Amino acid sequence: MSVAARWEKQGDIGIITVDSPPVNALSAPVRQGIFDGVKALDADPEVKAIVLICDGRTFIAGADITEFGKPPKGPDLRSVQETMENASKPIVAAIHGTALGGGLETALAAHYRVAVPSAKVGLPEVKLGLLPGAGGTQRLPRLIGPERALKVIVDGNPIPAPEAKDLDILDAIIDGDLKQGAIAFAQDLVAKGAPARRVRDIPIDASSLPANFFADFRKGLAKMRGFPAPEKIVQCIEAAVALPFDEGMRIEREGITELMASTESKAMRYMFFAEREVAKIPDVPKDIALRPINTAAVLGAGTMGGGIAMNFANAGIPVTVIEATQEALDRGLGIIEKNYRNTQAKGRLTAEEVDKRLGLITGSLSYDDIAGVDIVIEAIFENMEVKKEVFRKLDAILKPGAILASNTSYLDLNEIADVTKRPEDVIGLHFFSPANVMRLLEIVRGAKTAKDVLATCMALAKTIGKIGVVAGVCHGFIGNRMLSRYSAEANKMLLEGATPHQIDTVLYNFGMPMGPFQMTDLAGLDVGARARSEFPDLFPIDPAFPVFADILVAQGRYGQKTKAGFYKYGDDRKAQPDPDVEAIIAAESEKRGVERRVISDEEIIERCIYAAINEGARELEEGIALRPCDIDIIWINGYGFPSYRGGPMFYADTIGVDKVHAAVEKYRQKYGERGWKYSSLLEKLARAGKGFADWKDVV
Ligand code: 3H9
Repeated sequence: MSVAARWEKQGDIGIITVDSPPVNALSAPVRQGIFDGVKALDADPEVKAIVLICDGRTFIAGADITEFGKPPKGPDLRSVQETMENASKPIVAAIHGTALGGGLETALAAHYRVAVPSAKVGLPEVKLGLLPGAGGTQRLPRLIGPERALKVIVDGNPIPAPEAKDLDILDAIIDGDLKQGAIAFAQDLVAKGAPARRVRDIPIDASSLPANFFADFRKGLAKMRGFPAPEKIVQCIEAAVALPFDEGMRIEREGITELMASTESKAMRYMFFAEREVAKIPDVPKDIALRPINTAAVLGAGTMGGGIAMNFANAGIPVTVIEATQEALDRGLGIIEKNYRNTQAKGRLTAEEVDKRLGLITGSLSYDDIAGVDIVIEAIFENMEVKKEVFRKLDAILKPGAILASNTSYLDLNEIADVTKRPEDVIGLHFFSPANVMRLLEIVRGAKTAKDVLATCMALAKTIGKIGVVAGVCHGFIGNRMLSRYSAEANKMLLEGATPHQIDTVLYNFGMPMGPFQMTDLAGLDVGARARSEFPDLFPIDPAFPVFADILVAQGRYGQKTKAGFYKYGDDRKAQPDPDVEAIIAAESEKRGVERRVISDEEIIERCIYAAINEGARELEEGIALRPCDIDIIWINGYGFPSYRGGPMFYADTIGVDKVHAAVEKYRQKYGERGWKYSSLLEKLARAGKGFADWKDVV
């Protein structure tokens, strides 16, 4: 028997049990175990049917992603599946937890599938930039029809068992003990003389497909720019409809081989592990006792405070929202209610669910009402003196052990913590707007933040559906510090010859959801202008370059809200390049004696993206970011960096850190150390011919 699977008999039913923690992924020993188990039980004359089941928390969660790109060992998955499918006795896959990817594909090679009600099944390969490569694209359309199969595979989302039963992916739901239920199901098959039903032999009725089905589906894929997997999936389903099973399998194999080698899939697989890596904080023990978070309070009912409060209510945690005036409180609570009702109108929440969530949010004008809560998140405007005052007040009233969090996006958290008598309980929780939607939570660790406070906030992030990433204290933390460099270079290039539309187009084509100027128009030019004028120390300006946003604000151009910013806007809110803005920019160049020149697309990428990478390298050197993957997760989830490029640091590795370094040096020579600060890490990596994946080798 294999170390990862065992088999036994209960009466005339053979049982193969996979046991390979944590998620029973299809590693070589698991494949070998299933292969040997099926062969042995199929050859045993006493056995009439076979159950395939898993120990631990889940059915097989997929191929073993850690094996990808390594030389294959043991029987490949397809041979295991052929052995299963060709067995003379019916095989029943018994599913609990999540049967995903190769796991579901293995279940599809069984002859029947049963699951507990809480189980989920799915083919999430598309989220790794892949397609189901173990027959999923050929068997699923045969089992549930090509239309439904295409949607399931391109979505990649897990499907709850009851829905999967309705879709005909499952044959039965087992209430109660899965093993006993699956054995009873198998015995019933034997009693009925049911055949080993091979999914590969189920015919597909192509005539039932709507006309132009595939062409119409492809139109919907246009928005998934940069991702090659969905188109390849469509090709495989077309093959399933038009060609014999083995031909379809050949096309599927070609598709997955090509995708497996693509940079996009490598980036997305890297992201899968990066998301798990960021949860690990090297000096915080995994089993550290967490502080209970059963109640929360948010200071400020503005856009940010309201969004933060919704996160708690969504997770079932009662939250009190504090405001200074009844009017502000009513306005804030009103917006929260409106947001929930909009979601209800879209059918994503029922009226009861909305009422329940609203019932968890209480408004108050008095700090006395929050003295007993487990965590307070301050979300008032960015002003150090005001924040200090608020933290002194919180320190005076909150119960011992409560966590005091600030949502500051730039300010020195240590300075805030030090006004309290409990700096160990103070932490930064930097949410991204809209806070109820954006998945990122930058968790700022102060010099004195206690380890259990940090661990509690990491766990809290998960509870409220966020991905928490730890950052050290510096101006702008990990994400905004890099963004400052990215935006500053975009602004400078305007003076030198580029237009907002040109820069935005290049960065959009690179994969950003929108360029920096459209982004500024959306956020409001006045917001940044006000911050710069009120807090010049926080937002230092390079005197050699004008801040174009401020010039436009002076002319009443605040962005989308005034239908004029870096672009002009019609009623459709579509950004249109504005000759007036181009004239303002050109006049400024002339005033400053700057001869405008043609700026290449390459220069735009280098000056914006490489500037951010250089700053990221400096953050690693300074310990502000723990690992390159922390930066990548932040930029993908907080700033829309394209996931198929794997985040800025992964992207740097794909083009070569030596090339990035050479470009950064070129710009430092030209523009000086003020913008292009030296990173010794970048230089060391470039000299050693290494990438950020190996950054530990050079520090
Ligand atoms: C595929 O199947 C291709 C096929 O078509 C065939 C091609 C020929 N492999 O997420 P967790 C690790 S592609 C290796 O924290 P949860 C994970 O890294 C695959 N390792 O737990 C972590 O390790 P660590 C299609 C894996 O309970 C530990 O297990 N399948 C794999 O929150 C626990 O994971 C998928 O895409 C794997 N496949 O969630 C499913 N999966 O503790 C991917 C997990 O060292 N997996 N690990 O950090 C998941 O979605 C979630 O892990 C799952 C459990 C929902 C299963």
